[in-house]
Amino acid sequence: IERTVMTDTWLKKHRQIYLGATRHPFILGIRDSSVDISSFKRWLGQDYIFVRAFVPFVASVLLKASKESYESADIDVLLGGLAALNDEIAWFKNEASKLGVALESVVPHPINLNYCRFLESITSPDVDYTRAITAFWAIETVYQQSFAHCLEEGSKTPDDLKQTCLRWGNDDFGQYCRALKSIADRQLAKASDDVVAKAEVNFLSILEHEVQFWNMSRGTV
Ligand code: HMH
Repeated sequence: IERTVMTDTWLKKHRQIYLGATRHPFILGIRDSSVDISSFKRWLGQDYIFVRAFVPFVASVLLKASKESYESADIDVLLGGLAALNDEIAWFKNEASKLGVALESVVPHPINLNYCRFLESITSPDVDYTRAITAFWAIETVYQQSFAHCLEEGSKTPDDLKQTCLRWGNDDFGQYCRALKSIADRQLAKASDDVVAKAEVNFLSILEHEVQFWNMSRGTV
C-alpha cells in the first residue's frame, strides 16, 4: 500500500501558498527575462547576508542529527549541504564583484532581518531534529523549485542569469533536496502529533518569509 508522506500532504494542502513562493513574480521575471538588474543586485546583496546567517542554522541541524539520529547517512547529506554553502559563499563574492555590488556595505533589509531572526529561533537546542530538518528541506526546496523553473523548456532566462539559476536549479541540487525530503518524512512519520503540527506551522512561516524575500528583492516592499 502506498502511504502519502507528510511533506506531500502539506504540499497539496498548501499548494497556493507554495506556488506563491516558487512561482513568484521575481522568479517569473527571470524566466521571461523582464527582471531588472537593480532587483537582481538587491537580491544578490540581501541573499548573501541571508546565506551567512544560514550557516549556523545548518550547523545546528548537523549537531542535532549527530545527537538524535542514528543514521550516519543523514550526516553525509548535511555535510554535503554545508559544502554546498561553502561554494555558495564564494560564488556570491565572485558574482558581487562582477556586478559591482559591495557586499560589506549592503544594509540588511528589515524583511531579511526578520527571516534571519526566524532562522535563529529554529537554531535553538529546544527545537528537535524533526522540526529542524523539515525547515531545512523547505528552505532549500523553495530555491531549488524556483530556479529550476527558470531553466525549464520554454523559459527565456537571459544567459547571464543562467549560472545563478543553475546553482539551485541543477539536478544534483534537486537530488540533494529529495534526500532532505526523505529524511524529513522519515522523521515526521515517527514524530508526535504535536511535533508534526509545529513543523507544519514552520513550513508555512518559511513559505511566507520566502514570498517576502522575493517581494523585497523586487523592490515592491
Ligand atoms: C532567502 N532562501 C533564501 N536564500 C537562500 N539562499 C535559500 C533559501 C537556499 O539556500
